[in-house]
Amino acid sequence: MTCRRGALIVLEGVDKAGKTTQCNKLVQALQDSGRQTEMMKFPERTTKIGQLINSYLENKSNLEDHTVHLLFSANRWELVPLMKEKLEQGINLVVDRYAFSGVAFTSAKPGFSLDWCMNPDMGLPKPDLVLFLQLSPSEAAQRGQFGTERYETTVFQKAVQQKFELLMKDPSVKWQVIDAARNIEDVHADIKNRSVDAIKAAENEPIGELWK
Ligand code: NYM
Repeated sequence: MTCRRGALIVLEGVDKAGKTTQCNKLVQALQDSGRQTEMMKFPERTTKIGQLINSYLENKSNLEDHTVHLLFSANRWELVPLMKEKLEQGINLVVDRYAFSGVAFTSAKPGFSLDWCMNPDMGLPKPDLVLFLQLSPSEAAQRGQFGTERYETTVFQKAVQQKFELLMKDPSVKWQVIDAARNIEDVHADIKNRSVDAIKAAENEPIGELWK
């Protein structure tokens, strides 16, 4: 019998939507139901490239805008061999942010087209499901103050949200919108059901290439 591949499931959304909480809960639930599953997150701050990104996000260094965009993309590409290896071994990957954050955040800066921003990530392993955790700026504000990292302002987050909405119009990506304003358990149950369906659908499909 050939080994069924794992599914690549991405959670996206603006800051404070609950992505990290929901990724952790999804990984746990899939593992509890006997499915091999691991979590990844981007940026992955532990690599050399990730450390440059981390210092930029923490406002400890400045990087030119195109340069940092390419570093975020390089940070995904450097993990592609590992991702493919795991998927081929039948391990599901639940990923906290991916190329969509990359494009939404950079294209929210003046002078960046969506096309330019998408280019470096073309050909990455294509997610079998992208769950967009939808939360309005006013609901996000009720969840407390933003942190102190770069990009964590209401004005910038609104621009990012608009860019995500443009990206979600692309039918080549399997987007599903999740109402993240509900309580944690309801959001989790919804995400889990959709993920289980995606895992079954991906089992016998080859891994696709994003935006190609
Ligand atoms: N971010 C994240 C980007 O600007 N480009 C990217 O490609 C990715 C993956 O980094 N504000 C931004 C979005 C977030 C920040 O935050 C990472 P966190 O809390 O580690 O997800």
